[in-house]
Amino acid sequence: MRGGGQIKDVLAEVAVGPSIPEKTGGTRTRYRTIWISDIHLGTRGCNADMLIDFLDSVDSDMMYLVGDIIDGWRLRKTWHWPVKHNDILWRILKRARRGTDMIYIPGNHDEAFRQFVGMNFGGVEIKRKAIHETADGRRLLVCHGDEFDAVVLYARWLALLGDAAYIGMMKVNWLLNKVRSRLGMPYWSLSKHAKHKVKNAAQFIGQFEEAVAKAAATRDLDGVVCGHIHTAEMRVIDGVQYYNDGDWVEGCTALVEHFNGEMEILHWADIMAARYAPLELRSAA
Ligand SMILES: [Mn+2]
Repeated sequence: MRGGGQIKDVLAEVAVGPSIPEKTGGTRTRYRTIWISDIHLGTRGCNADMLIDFLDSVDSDMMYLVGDIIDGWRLRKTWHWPVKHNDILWRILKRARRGTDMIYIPGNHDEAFRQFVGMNFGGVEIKRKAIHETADGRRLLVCHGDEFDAVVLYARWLALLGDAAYIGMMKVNWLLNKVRSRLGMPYWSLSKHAKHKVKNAAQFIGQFEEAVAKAAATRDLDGVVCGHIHTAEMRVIDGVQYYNDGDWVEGCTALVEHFNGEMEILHWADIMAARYAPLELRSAA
């Protein structure tokens, strides 16, 4: 943030235009629908560069912002708003103006926007949830997913525990116990504790996915698209199609629908790496 520290200042800056000009020349890959969520603008975790590249490379008839776009929780504590975060909001608003049907479903981190449900801001329609009909006639519930937290037994953060964190903990465990033994304290297994947590994380993700799929089934829908747990996925659970568009903090993924109704998860880090691979090969030769 260049000054101030309020949402209205952000909006004033967005109106000025992007700091990184939008890529024009070249063709954008066009999809019928794009779903993205868990961008967490306003936090250091947000992978703004990759998302800007994504937005400049793709286009669609419809786009869903499936919650946790702006992280209001974190912003209330410390104001972190780099100019690139404006660039993302500008690009989203620009697409809406260009004619993409844009639907924004606030999540739990941007729940402040839920008070605007039913309103339309510059072509961005704010909804609590939506029903999306695919090109091949399937009906999908679109929601953020935090509404299932109460049903799922394990804490959300457990799902974010990655393998790297686990390996780090093993090292800490070794060091911690060296110190503990010097102090004459008994051995305490942090790694065992961590392993238990990681196992719980897998269990948590599974339970979450099942709870969401069940909700779609009881509504007599073909499937569901959500975000929230930062784990991109595409699978069938008891006859219900479960789609999770992932996040732009770690995974950097989007869910897309092709014009024939076929769905796909785009792993943007891999797509960017593939784009630059030939250059690397050339310089190595
Ligand atoms: Mn969330």
